[in-house]
Parts: sequence; C-alpha cells; structure tokens
Amino acid sequence: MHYDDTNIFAKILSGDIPSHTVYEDDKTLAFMDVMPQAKGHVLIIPKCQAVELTDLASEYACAVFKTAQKVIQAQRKALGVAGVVQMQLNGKDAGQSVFHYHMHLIPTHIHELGKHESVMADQDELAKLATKIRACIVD
Ligand code: DGP
Repeated sequence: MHYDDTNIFAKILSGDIPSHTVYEDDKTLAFMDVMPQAKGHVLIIPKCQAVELTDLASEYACAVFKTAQKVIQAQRKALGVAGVVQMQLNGKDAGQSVFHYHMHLIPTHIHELGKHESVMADQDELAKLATKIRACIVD
C-alpha cells in the first residue's frame, strides 16, 4: 500500500482542517460530506492508514461497520428518511478521489443517486445537519 499522509482525510483526522463531526470513537470518525450527493450525506473513516478496503485491518473494518449502524439509525431518525445507500470506492478507476478509506452513507434511493456536488455545500447547513444527526446517535 502506498498511503499519502497529506490526503484531505488525514488532515481532518489530525485536526488540520475542520469537519462537521457526527460521531467519533477511538477507531472511527463520522462527518458530513462537504460535496453531498444527498442531504445528510455522511462519511466514515478509520483512524488508521488505509487507502481502500484491501488495506483495512479487520478490527478497523469492524469498527467502521459498527459506527455505520449507529449513523444509519441516526440519519433515519433525524432526517425522516427510510433508505440509506452505503457506498465505498476502491481505486481511482472506480472513481475514488480521496485516498484514505471512507464509507459513504447517503440518504437516498440508488436510482436517484447523482454525482457529488462540484462546489462545497453551505457550511451553516452542514453544521445544522451534523447537529441534528449527532443528537440522534445512540451509543
Ligand atoms: P470518493 O469519490 O469516494 O473518493 O469520495 C470522496 C468524498 O469526499 C466526496 O464525496 C467529496 C468528499 N470530500 C472531498 N473533500 C472533502 C473535504 O475537505 N471535507 C469533507 N468533509 N468531504 C470532502
């Protein structure tokens, strides 16, 4: 694995750039996607170096999925949505653009899933959505 530790999610993990946190524990961080494919789009990243799924140690894979269970339940409650698409890209040929493993949780229907935004979403709106989802997390 070649892991570039200057990638944007490594910088979010180190606190060098801000994000709107939804949930955090010792192995994972869940935060709002800044170019959402639907309202309430959340990303989950492991707190370890991994470019894609084949690099992810099983303890971190397990932690990411545990966090996903919490976040999906919170998205449903906070946003009043039933369907959440779970997506994860492996490699640039699959469309991966940030090379730190991340799971997408997108409140939408698969047939309505569009491209992600090309501009950043409104930060106040993202902050409000993060607060709403965070409040519905059951630990
Ligand atoms: P992928 O295409 O699977 O590599 O997804 C990368 C996602 O990361 C994409 O949906 C947009 C999001 N993203 C890119 N830069 C940032 C950032 O600086 N902050 C946040 N929160 N999300 C970002």
